[in-house]
Amino acid sequence: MIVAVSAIGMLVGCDDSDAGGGTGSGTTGSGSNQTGSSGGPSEPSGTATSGPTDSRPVIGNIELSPANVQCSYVPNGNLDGSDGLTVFAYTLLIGTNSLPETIATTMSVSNGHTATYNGHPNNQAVAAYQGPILAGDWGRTLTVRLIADANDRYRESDEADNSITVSIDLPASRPNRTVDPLACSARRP
Ligand SMILES: [Ca+2]
Repeated sequence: MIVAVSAIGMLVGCDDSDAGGGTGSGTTGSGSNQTGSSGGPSEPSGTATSGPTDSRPVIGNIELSPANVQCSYVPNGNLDGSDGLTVFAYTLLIGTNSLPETIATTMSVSNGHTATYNGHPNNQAVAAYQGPILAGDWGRTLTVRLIADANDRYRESDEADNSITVSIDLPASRPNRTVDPLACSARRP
């Protein structure tokens, strides 16, 4: 009886080992050799200096100020008879008294109107940017984006303060009289 028990134990053991061996992983290592060729010396480095450097002299700073922005509305106030929206904003010159040439300031209204104004910034004089209020604009928020030196003619000490967005919450019904000031707010960018 003792022999028979041990023989059963050996058979069981053999069955376990055979089962384990059957799961052999002989094929899993076949792909590992391909990783040895990576990391070759051909990768370029030092690309951070690519791109043309701006060698123009810094003229100081042009800032389209979000402060002291005002708006007005004049019914049929535009030359073409459309309702007139005017945004008054200051473009400041900082670190210089004048520019050799005019700068271009673009106006983009959310109703599709665009215009470009060319002029000399003057810290004491407000500039007026005019566009239409269309019939479908009433009851909505109109936005006006102004960008000074829009074509980047001048190199400035701060290129991030050249634009503002003016928001105007228009009344639902069209006023038949001038509204001045017309409530509006300005923010960057
Ligand atoms: Ca600027």
